[in-house]
Amino acid sequence: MPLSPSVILHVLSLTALSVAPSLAQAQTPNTFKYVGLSGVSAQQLFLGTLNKVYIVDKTENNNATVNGHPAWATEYDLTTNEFRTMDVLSNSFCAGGTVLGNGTWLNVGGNQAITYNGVAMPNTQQTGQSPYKDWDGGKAIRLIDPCDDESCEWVDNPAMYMTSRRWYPTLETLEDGSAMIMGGCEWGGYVNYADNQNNPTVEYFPSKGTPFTLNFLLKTMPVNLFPLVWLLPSGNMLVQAEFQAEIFDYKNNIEYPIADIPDCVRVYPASAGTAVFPMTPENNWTATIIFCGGTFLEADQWTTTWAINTYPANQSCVKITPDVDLNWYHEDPLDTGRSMGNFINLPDGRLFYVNGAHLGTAGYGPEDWTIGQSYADQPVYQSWYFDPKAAAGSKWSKAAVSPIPRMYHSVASLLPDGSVIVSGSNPNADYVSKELNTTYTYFTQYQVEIFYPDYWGKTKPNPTGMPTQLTYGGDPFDIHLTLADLDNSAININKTRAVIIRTGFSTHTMNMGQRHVELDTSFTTQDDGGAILHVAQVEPNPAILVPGPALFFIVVNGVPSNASWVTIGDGIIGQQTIKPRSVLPRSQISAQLMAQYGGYTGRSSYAVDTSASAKRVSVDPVYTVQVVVGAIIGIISLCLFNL
Ligand SMILES: *[C@@H]1O[C@H](CO)[C@@H](O)[C@H](O)[C@H]1NC(C)=O
Ligand SMILES: *[C@@H]1O[C@H](CO)[C@@H](O)[C@H](O)[C@H]1NC(C)=O
Ligand SMILES: *[C@@H]1O[C@H](CO)[C@@H](O)[C@H](O)[C@H]1NC(C)=O
Ligand SMILES: *[C@@H]1O[C@H](CO)[C@@H](O)[C@H](O)[C@H]1NC(C)=O
Ligand SMILES: *[C@@H]1O[C@H](CO)[C@@H](O)[C@H](O)[C@H]1NC(C)=O
Ligand SMILES: *[C@@H]1O[C@H](CO)[C@@H](O)[C@H](O)[C@H]1NC(C)=O
Ligand SMILES: *[C@@H]1O[C@H](CO)[C@@H](O)[C@H](O)[C@H]1NC(C)=O
Ligand SMILES: [Cu+2]
Repeated sequence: MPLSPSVILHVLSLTALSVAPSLAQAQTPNTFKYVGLSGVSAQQLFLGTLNKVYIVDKTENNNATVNGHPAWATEYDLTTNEFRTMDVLSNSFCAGGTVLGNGTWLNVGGNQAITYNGVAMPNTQQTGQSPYKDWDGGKAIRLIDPCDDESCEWVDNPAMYMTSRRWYPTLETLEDGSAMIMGGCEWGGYVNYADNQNNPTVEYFPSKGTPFTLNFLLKTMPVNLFPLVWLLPSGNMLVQAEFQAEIFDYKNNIEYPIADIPDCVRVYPASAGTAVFPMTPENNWTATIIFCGGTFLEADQWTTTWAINTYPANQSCVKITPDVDLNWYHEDPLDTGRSMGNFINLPDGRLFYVNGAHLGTAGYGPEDWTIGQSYADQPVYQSWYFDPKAAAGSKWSKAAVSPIPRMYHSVASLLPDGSVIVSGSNPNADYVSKELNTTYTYFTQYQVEIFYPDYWGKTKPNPTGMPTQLTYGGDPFDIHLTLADLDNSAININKTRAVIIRTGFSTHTMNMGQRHVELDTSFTTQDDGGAILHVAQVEPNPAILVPGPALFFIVVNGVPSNASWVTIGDGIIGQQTIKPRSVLPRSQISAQLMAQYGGYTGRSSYAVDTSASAKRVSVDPVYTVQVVVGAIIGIISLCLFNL
């Protein structure tokens, strides 16, 4: 049930927040603002509707209750900033998630039932006998259809569960809107300590048969929990864990090893920030993936007990564009080493980088060297923008400083108004507050903050004609913009972008499934200074942008509109309807605007084009060659492996 404002104030006074003064703050560009309480610790978070954010925690002693036990899930309302507790049956500790092509969200895996202080219940007691009344979540598949009327609940039904246990699995939605579920471990730990703990398999939801083994997950022990996985426009996947990486042709179950990732371990618990750069008409919708920060440790150092929270995280950033070039390239490094810094795609094409720590890694434990229980120390409060289009050496610029430490089990997500919600941090086995234990440094953080990027306060475009569904190929559609929408400068139509963002499922420094895809556009200017933006449908390739719900923004000169909610594809799981690529009308500039801008003839590419495809950038066709090389290496290593 939602907390009343007086309860919220009471909780605030109890937790003696240093952020209390910011309650009075307006929505200032380039600042964080405290807005409310999440009710449970935001270990996992996703945007489910234009107004509702869903938060899932592990089973723990949250004060908020539901059906007579502590709650470990809530729905957070972006208008009222209040939460509604939700019942989850099983322990969703370090679960993964994604959204399916039909709009249903998944939350998958977890650990056995626990009692106070995270102590495991005996395996036999898996049916709610703990004081927390939680069930075993190791095989759980939990589903929700998000709603705006507070009627929806999680469905956590053992009849729908997986056949094997997965703590820390990664999910990726596929071209048909089903989900791949990869990796994890049986009973948990900081890393995958032993082969008999490892779950080196892949399966699907809805199920496509028995799980199959991915050799990569055997080779990357022990640092292969929450493997980093992206579906690429080629239909293959990039998979990264430990120092290794591969291209995975999941349709034919062939693995092609590629060069090790430089500098340090990026996967959990080193927890680099990772994201796909915007996929745009200019780059022919190729996917470049960036990795920033992480921790350099050799395989045996992860399994030894030592004061890891005194060890500096790495500054290195690297990127790869696997469909066209299998080499790793350095990007501008971080200003300081950081573990657990989370990347969020902004509608203007930049990435926002937030949360994390200078020292140590994800994880917590009972060792005598921990800070409280934290394996990380020295939280990094400074957030940054990263601009992939800026010149080398100037891609990073400072954003804002948050007063709240956000380390292990913190999250972030883009919101429909172009701001970013940030919450979580709980490097503890059970709920810890200042009141419960004054000797702690890093408490369970319930505070929800919103970060307002530097485009805040500028007049938002308010486009009309926003669609609710986009198809793969097919007829383009028109969006109408007034002169005011173009910031009172008609020529801004040539700096107007149509941007789709899948905000993803945020947990453990990943936003699983997050993508920024720009649609092709042309325009017709009007004599009143407004314009019609002609927008192509999604490229006729669901591997560029998978089916399901997403946000659709019109961005004028770097300032995003409020997003509308769109369904990409048919709104179902299964083969999607694919039509021929949209053919845009040629851009038309009114005589008035031509005169005003001295013969300007539109974005140069459009002026000469008769078809949208003529202006694709050319890409080096090295992929074929390199994959053949990779295949040979792959075959050799498969042979070796089988020996
Ligand atoms: C716990 O929740 C109750 C309402 O269910 C509220 O009255 C109380 O103030 C809360 N305490 C804390 C510490 O949040
Ligand atoms: C989406 O598909 C899944 C798997 O078949 C199903 O459980 C779920 O109910 C479907 N959701 C909707 C909204 O139809
Ligand atoms: C990051 O890793 C590289 C390569 O291992 C190393 O040279 C560098 O010193 C590391 N930086 C930090 C801050 O640890
Ligand atoms: C506070 O935490 C410390 C460290 O885990 C523990 O030794 C102590 O017993 C705790 N105190 C209370 C009051 O829970
Ligand atoms: C954008 O959405 C916010 C609510 O989130 C609303 O207050 C504002 O008026 C909207 N702006 C436009 C231009 O639609
Ligand atoms: C937009 O039009 C102006 C005025 O002619 C021109 O200077 C500018 O280069 C154009 N920008 C783009 C991105 O085409
Ligand atoms: C753009 O990428 C597609 C594959 O997604 C490829 O078929 C096409 O040739 C590329 N276009 C150019 C101009 O490179
Ligand atoms: Cu975790």
